[in-house]
Amino acid sequence: MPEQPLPIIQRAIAHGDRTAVHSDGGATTYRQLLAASESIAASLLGQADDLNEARIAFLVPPGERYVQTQWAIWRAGGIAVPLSLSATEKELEHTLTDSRTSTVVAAREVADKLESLCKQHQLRLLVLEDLPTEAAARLPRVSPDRRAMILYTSGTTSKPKGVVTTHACIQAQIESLIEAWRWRQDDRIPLFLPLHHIHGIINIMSCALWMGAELEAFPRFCVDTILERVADHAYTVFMAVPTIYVKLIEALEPMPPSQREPIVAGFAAMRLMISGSAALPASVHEKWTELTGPPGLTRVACDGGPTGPPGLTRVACDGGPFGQKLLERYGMTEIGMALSNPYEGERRPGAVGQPLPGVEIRLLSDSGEPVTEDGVPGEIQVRGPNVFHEYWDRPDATSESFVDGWFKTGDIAVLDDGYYRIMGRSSVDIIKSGGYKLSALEIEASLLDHLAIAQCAIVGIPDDTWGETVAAAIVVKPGETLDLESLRAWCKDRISPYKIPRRLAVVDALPRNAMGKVTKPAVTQLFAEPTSPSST
Ligand code: MCA
Ligand code: AMP
Repeated sequence: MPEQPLPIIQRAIAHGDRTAVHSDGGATTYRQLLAASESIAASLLGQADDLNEARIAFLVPPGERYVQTQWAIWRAGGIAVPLSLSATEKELEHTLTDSRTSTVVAAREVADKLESLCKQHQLRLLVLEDLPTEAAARLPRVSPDRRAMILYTSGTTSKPKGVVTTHACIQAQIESLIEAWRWRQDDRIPLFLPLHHIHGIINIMSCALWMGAELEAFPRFCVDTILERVADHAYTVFMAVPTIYVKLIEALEPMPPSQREPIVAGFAAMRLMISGSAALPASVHEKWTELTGPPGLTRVACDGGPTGPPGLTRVACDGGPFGQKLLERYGMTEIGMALSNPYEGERRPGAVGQPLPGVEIRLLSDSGEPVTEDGVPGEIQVRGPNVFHEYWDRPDATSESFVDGWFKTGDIAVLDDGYYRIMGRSSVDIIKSGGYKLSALEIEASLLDHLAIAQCAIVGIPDDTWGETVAAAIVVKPGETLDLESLRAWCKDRISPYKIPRRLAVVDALPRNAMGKVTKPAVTQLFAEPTSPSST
């Protein structure tokens, strides 16, 4: 049966000669993305009619080549498994073997990272730039209920789990955000977040492409480059993690007004700025509004809504500073986005708003009762077409994560006058650093391979820039010593840079309870003392 294009492809066909992606490689139109993805799909298919959900992993930097590869995998009927550019070989090996990937596609400049792994595991390695560019494919019909993507997420197990979404699920996640955040075809958005997590893949890249908007892709986040483009009024929408807003504030504050004002004007002119992936401190929310207010204006719009085009002054009601009110939202790899402050209406600092279109939310108390009263904590549970299909190859973990059809997020929230507020997580073993979710258990398991380490406990320590920073309490083996610098150097080949401990306490014994279990709050306390252990 001939290709019945998936909705995202159908939409791209309709967007035709509009520009889709700007990157180092210049501008690429939707038509060009489609043509390239078709030839890559032809290479992936070879003699086959349909990849039938074969896992195709890909290591491609952000930009048009990433989109072409992802679409090619989908159009050929495969499951896309994006790999992290900052992953170590050991981490890549876990993703490739756990997903039982058959073929890996790599951009030429990063292909060497995968060569020996592919040889060792007998995987087909395709270098993107070596594939024929003109090949036409007879593409299969891919129904929306087929699996589309596996994203690896760290959690309460020592190894990351694969979160499987179907095409229908991805579509539901995109459409909900298009509606809630009023995506427009003339939107322009920068893309500097990594493309192995949904913040970058769904919220930014896929929403923009769904709408026919323009993406500007960067290999990584660089404050100076972004500020320069903002001063050029290059964007209408901006999405980032709280750490990035902290870094932007640190860059803007010391600038002389003549340098800062054009940048602030660029931010003030955007129709929407969003923060998510970790808690946005209310102080950062407020600082951002103050800093992005045009000089001389000290009033804020009553509805806290979009700032409007440059030159439009909205009348204030609360006497606060006029500037961008960040829209904070809450999500998770397993569910996409679930809660969001409103596009129009009050964007409340410290709160994550209300359920997004199509998403059902309930809070469940410790005793399993639905919470309806303000101020009473409960676990956020989620239901809707946005929720993932399964954990790859882990039926038990999948069924344990649902109750009566509701997905259990493990995040604790309260309702506060119509707005949800996140209060924390039920697991002490999950750390959020710079928007990345890290598993203390995974880092502990890696450190235990160190010949000098007898025991270790990993915790997240509150940090103004990173949200939380990774700290290690370690008991060394008799006669051994360990310092932070050598520990970090040892970790470099084993775990991604953002998982490497930044603080170290070498202790005689780990704090344990009567049952002998390490008490993580007491470990955290070790780092709170004034004679604080070493840090970077
Ligand atoms: C970089 N480093 C980090 C982190 N990122 N350390 C701890 N935590 C991090 N997140 C290390 C670097 O390796 C480097 O180490 C040092 O910090 C300074 O690097 P710098 O260049 O200043 O930082 P950066 O490379 O610019 O990275 C900062 C970042 C990045 C841009 C904020 O962490 C990032 O892209 N975070 C976003 C991740 C994300 O997309 N999360 C969404 C997941 P050294 O000095 O040793 O070399 S999806 C999700 O959470 C849900 C669904 C949701 O709701 O969105
Ligand atoms: P991940 O699985 O990497 O997608 O991370 C999802 C987790 O990030 C959630 O379970 C929350 O703990 C956290 N998170 C996302 N957005 C927010 C937010 N706005 N405030 C607090 N925590 C958040």
